Amino acid sequence: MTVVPMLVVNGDRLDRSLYQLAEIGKLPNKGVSRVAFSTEDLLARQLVRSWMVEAGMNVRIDAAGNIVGRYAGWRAGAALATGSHIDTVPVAGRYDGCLGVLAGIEMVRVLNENNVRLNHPIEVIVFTDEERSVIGSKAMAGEVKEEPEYYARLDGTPIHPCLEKIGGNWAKIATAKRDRSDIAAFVELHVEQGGVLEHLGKPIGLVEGIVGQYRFAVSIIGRMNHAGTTPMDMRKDALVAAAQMVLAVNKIAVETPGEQVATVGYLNVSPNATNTVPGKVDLRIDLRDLSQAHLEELIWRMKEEFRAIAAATGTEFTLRETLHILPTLSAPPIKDVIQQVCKRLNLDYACLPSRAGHDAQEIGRITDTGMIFVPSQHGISHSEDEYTSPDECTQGANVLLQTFLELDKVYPF
Ligand code: HGY
Ligand code: MN
Ligand code: MN
Repeated sequence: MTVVPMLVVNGDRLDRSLYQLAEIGKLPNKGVSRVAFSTEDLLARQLVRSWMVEAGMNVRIDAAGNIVGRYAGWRAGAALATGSHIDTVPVAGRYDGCLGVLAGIEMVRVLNENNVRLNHPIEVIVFTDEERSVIGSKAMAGEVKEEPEYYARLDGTPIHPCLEKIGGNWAKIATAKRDRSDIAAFVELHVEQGGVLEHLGKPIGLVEGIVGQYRFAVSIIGRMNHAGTTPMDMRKDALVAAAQMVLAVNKIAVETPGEQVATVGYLNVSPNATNTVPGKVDLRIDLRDLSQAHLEELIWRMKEEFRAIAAATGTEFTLRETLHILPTLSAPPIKDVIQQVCKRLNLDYACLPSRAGHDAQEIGRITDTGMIFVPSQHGISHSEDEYTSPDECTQGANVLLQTFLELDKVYPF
């Protein structure tokens, strides 16, 4: 009986592709900056598309600008899909999102060079703008809001020209929607972006579910005035109000029983002059929890606190939702396969929730999804210090490859 050697990914090639991609948007201190729709994002998309073609995939761009690489199966029909994002936060590492995309391409390279085809077609997807609007996977899930202004950039740039730059088309974005007849299952490989796996000393994370998320843009309006001639009891100081709101958001997250997290990561003071009482402050809030109902309760409390602060400081505020993603649970059949694969590969694993958001949670609204984590050194991410070793990346990619070989048998045609 001929023993077919188990297929394995080429870890060195995967590592080289991670480093080559990180050269685009490279920062002086080894980090990366490749914000969605930037010149760097466009260059990175070109490079990844060329790798998909070299790996034997047909490549198309959908109306949301998602790059969809497709490796034919013996049969046409619903694909087994993987992928993630290559856009980054303004100061990032080289693994967040990129590992999932490049491991997917590496998996197809290995199948192609060994003349192996699954029954199912395989798709590797690069989702558009995961770090801010999540519009790529939201469009594929049919969850894009009708109002384009909801997706306007921080600097006010509308979404239409952004999508056109990457081959998308806002007017036809509804055509990006897919369903279970199109994608039988979706599995995303991602760095954990937290410290649980490192703390437990486990090389693989089996993700049980992904937290829900809300993001808000808040504008606090006071009255710009002279810092010297305006008595303290006659001020409408927008920054004093904003500072109290930042502390209120933190207080609610720290003191409410539960595992929610809340962050104000963006604050812009106007006119931002030493000798002028601030007239306006813009800030942005990020709120997450595994329970939608709990998130709604936290938001209600936050709005109550903001109304009291505005009244006490003589200011006014507007609060606009800029992102909402529902919590998503991983599909049991996918979790079972990942578990079996880890045992077969003799890789220890831990089951855990994802406290970062991912494209997989939007795709989980149209088909079965699951996630595989690999450790983040010191739990760091969204930072130039983000690091996962080549061996850990290779282990994750091998779990992805073997998971796809198994899912091909599990998911019916
Ligand atoms: O913010 C997040 O959780 C993800 O990295 N976009
Ligand atoms: Mn990510
Ligand atoms: Mn991220």
